Amino acid sequence: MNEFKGDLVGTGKRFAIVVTRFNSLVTEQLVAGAIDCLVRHGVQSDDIDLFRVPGAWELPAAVSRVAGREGYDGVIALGCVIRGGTPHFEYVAGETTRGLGMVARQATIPVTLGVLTTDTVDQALERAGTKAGNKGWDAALSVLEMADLFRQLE
Ligand code: INI
Repeated sequence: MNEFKGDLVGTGKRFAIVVTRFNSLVTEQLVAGAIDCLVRHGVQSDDIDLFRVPGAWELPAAVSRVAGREGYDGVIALGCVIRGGTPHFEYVAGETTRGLGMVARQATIPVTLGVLTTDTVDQALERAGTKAGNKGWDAALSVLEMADLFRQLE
């Protein structure tokens, strides 16, 4: 049996983070978690590029362009869509996740999803470094694993 799996080794690798300014109280904590995870796994802080976009709607197009640039081993998409009183949430959250899924399948490097879609601000904060962990950290861990696996698949 031949088993292939990515190791969590960031040494010598370069990553991009694309983050929304919308709901920045939450998304800045996701960025902090993602950077902490990458650095703890050996990525040099100079090898992390941070791109900011207005909102989640803008993530797929921006991530697509960033993933097409030379030199990155992976891209982490971070955002936060919180339900309001109108159907707007469904459209923004749906198109963002669908769009990022398309980008992830088309890109030659891994793209991971650190976009929270929650009913309340409290639920979002719980997932941004309080009682439910930090989904930015989780998305960074996944990109590390996938980047190593993709190198084995080259
Ligand atoms: N963008 C978000 O990132 N999160 C939200 O919760 C949100 N809501 O609720 O509207 C949101 N809207 C803005 C959208 O992503 C675009 O930036 C905007 O429509 C301009 O294209």
